[in-house]
Parts: sequence; C-alpha cells; structure tokens
Amino acid sequence: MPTDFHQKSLSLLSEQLSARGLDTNYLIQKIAAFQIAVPSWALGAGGTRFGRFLIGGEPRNLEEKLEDIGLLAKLTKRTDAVSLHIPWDIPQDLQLIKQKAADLQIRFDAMNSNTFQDYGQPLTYKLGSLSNAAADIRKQAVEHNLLVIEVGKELGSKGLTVWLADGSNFPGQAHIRKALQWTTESLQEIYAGLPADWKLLLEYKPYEPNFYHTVIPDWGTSALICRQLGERAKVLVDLGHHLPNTNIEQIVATLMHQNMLAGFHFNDSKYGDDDLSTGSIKPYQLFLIFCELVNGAEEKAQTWESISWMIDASHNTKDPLEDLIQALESISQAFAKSLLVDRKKLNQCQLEGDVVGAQEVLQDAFLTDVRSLVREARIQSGGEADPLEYYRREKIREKRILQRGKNSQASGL
Ligand code: LRH
Ligand code: MN
Repeated sequence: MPTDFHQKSLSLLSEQLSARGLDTNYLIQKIAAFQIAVPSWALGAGGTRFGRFLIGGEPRNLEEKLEDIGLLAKLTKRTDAVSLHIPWDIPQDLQLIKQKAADLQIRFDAMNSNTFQDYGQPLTYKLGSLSNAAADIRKQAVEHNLLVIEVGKELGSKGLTVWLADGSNFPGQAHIRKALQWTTESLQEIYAGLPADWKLLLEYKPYEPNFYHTVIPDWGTSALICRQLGERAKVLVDLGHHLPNTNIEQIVATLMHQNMLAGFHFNDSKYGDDDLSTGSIKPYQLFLIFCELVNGAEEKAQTWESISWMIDASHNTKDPLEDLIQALESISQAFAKSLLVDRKKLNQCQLEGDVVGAQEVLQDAFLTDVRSLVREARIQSGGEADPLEYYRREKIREKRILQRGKNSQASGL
C-alpha cells in the first residue's frame, strides 16, 4: 500500500472518527498496546489424521521457534510472547533459551501441559490422565503438571493451561461422576503447587479425541471445577471448542460477569475444532466477542490485564508465519472495531427497546474500515506497514528453507 494512500485513508478515517467524538491517537495507542501470544506448536505446517504436508524451513528446535516469533514481533508489533507446550518444547538449555528470548524481547505466556499423548512416560494416557481410574496414572499426570510449573517458573511464565482430552468413546466406558471427581481432586493437587502469583487456565472442549463424552466439555463444567479450586483458577475459551452455533460472546460476557475468564485461544472454525485462521470464517462473531470484552472491562466486570490473549491454530495449507501475520491482523482489527462502538447510544437503544437502533450502532462500528488505523499503530510501533508483503518481498520462507532444509519438521501438532 503506497504510503500516501495510507495517509489519505487514515486522515479520512480520523475525520469520520472525530465526527463521532473518537480520538484517533487514543485508539492507535490502545491498538498498539494490545499484544497476543503465539503458540510454540503452531510454527510448522500442522496436519490432520489424513496427512501433513511439510512447508520447508520449519523450525527444528525451540531456539528457531523463538527466532520465528521474534520475526513476527518485529514485523507486526502485535506479539511479544510465546506460549510453550511441554514436552514438545521443553528447553534443553534453560539459560540459553532465557537469553535468546530476552535478546528477542519475547516473554513466556501461559505454559501448556500435555497429558493427551504418550511421549515415553512410564504409564499410558490412552484411557485418560487426571480422570484415569488408575490412581498411579492420575499421580503421573499431576506430577507432569507440577514439572511444567517448575519449567515455567524458570522462564518467568505466570500461568498453567490445562486441557484434558480425557473422556470416553462409548457409553459405559467411563464412570462419568467418578471421572469428574478424580479430575477435580487431581487439579486440586496441581492448584496447590501453583505459585501465588500464577493462574490456572482450565480449557474445555466438547469432543475430540474422545467422541462419546469429554470430562470437561463446556464452560459450565470448567467454571464449576474452577470454583472448587480457588480464585486463581479461571476458564480458558478456545474459540474452536464449541458445538455449532454456540453464542460464544454470551459465554464471554457470563464469565466476565463472574470474574472467571482466564483468556483465549484464538482461531476460527466452520464445523468443529478446525483451528483455522482467526477471523477467516466468522469475523462478526470475533467482533461481538471483543465488544463484550471491551464493555466488560469498561464496566469493571473483570480487568483487561487479568485476561490472557493467545492464538491456537494449525496451519495445514498455509505458510504458518503468513497465517499468524493474518491472524494477528484480524484480531487487531476486531479489537479496533469494538473500540468504535458508540456505547452511550447503544445503552440508550437498549433502555428504550430500540432493537433496530441497537443493531445500527454495532454494525456502524463493524462496517468501519479500520485497516489504516491498525496499520498506523503498527508503523508508529516500528513495525512494517505491510508485514505480509514484506515477508514475501524478502523471500523469508525461501531463506529459511536454505538455512533449515525443505524437510525440517517442527514439533507440535
Ligand atoms: C486442544 C487444544 C489445546 C492444546 C492443543 C494443541 O484442542 O486446543 O489448547 O493443548 O489444542
Ligand atoms: Mn486450545
């Protein structure tokens, strides 16, 4: 995008916004300050059970993953953190990783445990982990989570994300109430091992890899367990973990109302847990979610700072770095649009029962082209005006293939 064109569209938008009583510089500061963590497991070409197509130049170890996130941070200025998954990304040399991250100005967001695969541990998680009928398997899974906390403490992380694949594939396979009780007791042991300034992010998912029941299938079950654990246990919302047509923005509003929203795994989906690029399928839903978040924070239901912002996606057919650049842009745009909502007018419409007027207020914000605002926030933060164009123009993927090889494969999904 030619610079003069950017300036023209930005000044036109600023005129429109100031006519609505909105301060462009204030909006640019808010957008520039909003940082989203990148998952360490989404820097390679993901796959499905039907196959995985290597992209070439995938990071071969955690250092190279940090380099890729450093590049995303430099180009987009929208990310400053990585969320590690253990054991996929367990640091071989902690000091080296801490130094590398510090050099790249990357902090460590929530750590992710993994008790949904077997990776050489003594006892299998085939029939569950924290909910397993076998006490020694539950104990092993608790110890794994406590180990993940120890690694995170070394790296300066302040959160542990627990997602459980635990459940069953057939009626009768599991004792549903006992599985829930064992899970809660196991999580209580993990919560007891949580440093005082950490939070536990409890992620729910309705199905997959189990297809009859999942021990923590929805926000309600996660919230009930979190209440039993303590106030530093909150509910993590992965956008792909909902049955079709679920009103996710209402779940977000409800969790904020209870000060129980831990954070997000941003992605998008058409059918199931598709892990597609955020905002690529349902951008209006993403906007409505941010409307609830911004309003919830403004009206002090829950503080903005207490919420964790992370992407969780899998790139089967896209270059992972291009996909993450697009996702960071979509999230920033949804946030920017939600800041344009005329709250006063909307509240008035809600009080007067002006249903049509209320929709007009929301869509006025949603249909505003905020790309120049998000671009300006990036430029003012020292990022690239057009990160994707830069990434392609500089042939960064080609250079990574030369450096890392065309068959290098990243750990992760
Ligand atoms: C489960 C999930 C979870 C991660 C995994 C990689 O579907 O969303 O957050 O552990 O993906
Ligand atoms: Mn997730």
